[in-house]
Amino acid sequence: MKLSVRAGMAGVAAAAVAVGVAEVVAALTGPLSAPLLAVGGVVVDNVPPAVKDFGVSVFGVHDKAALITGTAILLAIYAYGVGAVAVRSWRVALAGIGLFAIVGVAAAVTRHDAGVLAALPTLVGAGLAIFVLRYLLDLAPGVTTGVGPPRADGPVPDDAPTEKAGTSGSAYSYESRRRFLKALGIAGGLALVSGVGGRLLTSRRAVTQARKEVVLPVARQTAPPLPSGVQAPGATPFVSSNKDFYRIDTALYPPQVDPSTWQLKIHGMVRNPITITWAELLERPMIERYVTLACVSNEVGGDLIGNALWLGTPIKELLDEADPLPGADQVVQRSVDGWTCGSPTATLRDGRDALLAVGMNGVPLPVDHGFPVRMVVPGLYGYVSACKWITEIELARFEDFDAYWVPRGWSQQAPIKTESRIDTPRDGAARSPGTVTIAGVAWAQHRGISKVEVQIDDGPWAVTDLHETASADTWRQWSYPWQASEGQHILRVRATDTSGQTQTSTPAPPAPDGATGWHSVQVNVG
Ligand SMILES: Nc1nc2c(c(=O)[nH]1)N[C@H]1C(S)=C(S)[C@@H](COP(=O)(O)O)O[C@H]1N2
Ligand SMILES: [Mo]
Repeated sequence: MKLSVRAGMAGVAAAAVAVGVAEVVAALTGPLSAPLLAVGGVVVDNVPPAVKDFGVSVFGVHDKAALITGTAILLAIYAYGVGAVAVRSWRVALAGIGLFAIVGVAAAVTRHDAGVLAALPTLVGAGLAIFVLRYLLDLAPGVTTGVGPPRADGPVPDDAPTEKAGTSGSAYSYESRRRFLKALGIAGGLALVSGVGGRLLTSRRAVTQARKEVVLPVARQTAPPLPSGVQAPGATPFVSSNKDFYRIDTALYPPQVDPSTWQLKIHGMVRNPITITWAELLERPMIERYVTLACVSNEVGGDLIGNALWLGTPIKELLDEADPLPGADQVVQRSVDGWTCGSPTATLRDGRDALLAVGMNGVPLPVDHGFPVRMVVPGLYGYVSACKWITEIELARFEDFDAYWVPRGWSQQAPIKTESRIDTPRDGAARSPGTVTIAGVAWAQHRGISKVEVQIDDGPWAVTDLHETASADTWRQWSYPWQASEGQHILRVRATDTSGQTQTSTPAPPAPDGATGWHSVQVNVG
C-alpha cells in the first residue's frame, strides 16, 4: 500500500468519525444540524433552475437518499485528498479540515430557525477529525519502507507526522501495516457505532409517541359514505392508503412538531391577528372530506397524485375571524422548517372545503404528511396550497411576496389542470384478443370530470363508463371494454371537465404550472 493511499484512507476514516460523532451531537442540537444533512439542505434550496427541470420540485424519497449519498461520497473524496496531503503538509491538511468545518457550520447555522448551537456537531466532528487523522498518520509511517516516496520531495514542517526512527524493512512494514489497519478498523467501527447510535437517539426524540397519543375529534360533518361504484377494476385504489400516498417535500428529515407546543399564528395584512394552540384547534368544528392532492411535478401518466379522507377545520372560518385587509390577495403558509407556499385568498374563502387538516384516512396525519397540522385545498397543486407542518399563515399581496418555488421558476398561481391516466393495461403489457378492460383515473379538482374518452390507434374517440365519485374535489375512475384485435396498439385517454374544457393534446412539461398532454400506452395483443 502506497503511503499516499494509507494517508488517504486515514483521511476518510477521520471524516467518517467526524460525521458519525456529529450525529450523536446532533441528537441534541437537531438532526438538521449534522453536517451531511445541513449541507444537503443547502443544496436542496439552491439547485440551479436548469437542474430543477429534471424534477427537483418533486423531491421524493429517492432523491433524498441520492443527495445524502452523493454528499457523503464527495466528502469521502475530499477527506481522502486531505489525508494524502497531510503527509506533505500538516498545515494544509489542517486548513482542509478547517474548510470542512466552515462549510458545515455555515450550512447548519443558516438553516431555518437554527441557533448557534447548530454549529456544535460540525465543530466537535472537525476537532475529532484532526485528532484521528493525526493519530492514524503517526501509525502509518511507511515513508522509509520504499513503498512510498521518501519525504525528500517536499518541505516537511516541524509538526508533520513523524517517522518511527530506526525501523525499516519488511518485518517492520508488516507490523506497522497491521497496527495501522487495526487503528483504521477501530476508527471505522467508532464512526459506525456513533453514526447509528446518533440516529437512534434522534429517533427517540421523534414525535412518534406524541402522535400515538393524539385522539382525533369527531367531525361535525362526516363525509357522505362513498358510493359503491367508485372503483374501476384494475385502476388505482380510489382511496390511497397513507402508506402508499405520494410524498413530496424539501425536508431531508421530516420536521418533528410536538402538538403540545404547536401554535398557528395568523397575521400580516389582517385586522385581527390570531394565535391558536393545538387544543384550541381541536375544539373548532371539524369536517371530513375526500380530497385528491396532486403535485405540479407530476408528468403525464405519473403517480404524484393521491386521494385521501381528510379531517380538518375549514380555513375560511379562521380567515374570516382574522379579517384580511383589502388587497391581501395571498395567503402565505409557512412550515416550521421555513418552507412557504401561497394560495389566493379568494380561493380559500370561496366556500370550497379548504381545510386546516389534522387527520388523514381516520388517523392523525403521518409525520411525513405534515403532523400535526397541514393545509389541504381542493383544486390547487400542492406547492401552492398544501403546506405541511404549518405553523404560520401570513396575509400578503402576491406582488410583495414570492413563496419558496416561485423564484425557482414556478408560477405564483397554479390551479390543477384537467388530466387523465390509463392504469390498466400498463404500457408494454401483453393481452389476448377479445374483451380487454381499459381503466384509469381522471381529475379536475373542484370542477369535476364530466367525460373521459379513449382512442385506439388512430380510431374515433370512444366515450368510457364514468364511475361514481365522492365529489368534484376527488378524482374519478373510468373504464372501457375494448374489443382487442391481434397486433400492437396504442391507447390514448383524454378527459373533459364540467366546465366543458377537454384536456389539451399539446404536451407541456411540469414547469412552470403543470404538465399537459394525453397519456398513452402501447399494448401487444396476440
Ligand atoms: N412544509 C412543506 N410542505 C409542503 C411541501 C414542502 O416541501 N414542505 N411540498 C408541497 C408539495 S410540492 C406537495 S405536492 C405536497 C405533497 O404532500 P404529500 O407529501 O403529503 O403528498 O406537499 C406540499 N407541502
Ligand atoms: Mo408538489
